[in-house]
Amino acid sequence: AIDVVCLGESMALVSPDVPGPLCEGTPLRLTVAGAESNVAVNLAGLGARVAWHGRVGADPFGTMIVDRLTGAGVSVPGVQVDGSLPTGVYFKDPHGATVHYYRRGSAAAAMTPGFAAGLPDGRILHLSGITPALSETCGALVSHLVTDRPHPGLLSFDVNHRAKLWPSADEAADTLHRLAAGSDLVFVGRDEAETLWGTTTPAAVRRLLPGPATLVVKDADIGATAFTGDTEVFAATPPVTVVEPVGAGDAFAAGYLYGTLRGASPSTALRLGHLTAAAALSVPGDIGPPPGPDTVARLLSEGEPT
Ligand code: KDG
Repeated sequence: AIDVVCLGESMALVSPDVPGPLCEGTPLRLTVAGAESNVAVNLAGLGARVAWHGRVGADPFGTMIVDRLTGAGVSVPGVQVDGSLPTGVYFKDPHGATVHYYRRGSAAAAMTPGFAAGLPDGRILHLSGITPALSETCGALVSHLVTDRPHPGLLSFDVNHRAKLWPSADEAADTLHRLAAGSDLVFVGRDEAETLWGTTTPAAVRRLLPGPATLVVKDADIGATAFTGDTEVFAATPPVTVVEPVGAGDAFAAGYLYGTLRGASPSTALRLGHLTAAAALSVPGDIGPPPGPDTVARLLSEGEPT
């Protein structure tokens, strides 16, 4: 049985191998990126049974994505390989400051509502706000998953606003609000919510999104707040030396979801989120070494901080 199913686009990530801007033609390294598959790999590292559901091209990048994910312990039972459309590619400049996408018309952008039919069952279905920005048909797929609920799992949604992918700020704000409002567990950055909806505090985000059973508002190096029903808990971000920030949000979501799977309280789940994010922050790549099983077991058994 699968614990978590993550659906989204994974891409070939091209980034400098040595520090230096892309415009200088620095030597490059090829890896795999994608918010939802990052969540999947982090969850597998923590010990969960995870599947990734997506589409890739019949090209070396698609092969690399499938190989790397399965190598990391993520199953891909429903992955589709498109014979004519390419796998998306994404370039990252040093320190994650800028990204350049080459993903329009990709195999993943051709996902349609019908793609939901191949989703494996699982306790949690994890989606992100990147997918509805990829194409109209991807938008229709995510709307279908949120509105019609063809999948039996708890619906987890990371807002993941990527301004570069949306035709307009208004469309991003409306669509991402509607999808978050219809989900069961929502992750959003405090700054991200401010950009999208003008909310400045976690409580203001909750007023705008009262529906989800759980809303997690992350405030960078300050901390994260989980709203469940009428209760609210805060967990401070532990100090960490940031090497490269991209991927930390995905790692946080994975830690929180893992806590949820293990029946942890929101407070413990937040601390698992911080712990997994700290690992991602301390490496140049998107995914850090998973917290060790002993550390995780200790956190799970500690219960509430006093
Ligand atoms: O969260 C990390 C992602 O942003 C990165 O892996 C690339 O999926 C990606 C995206 O669409 O930005």
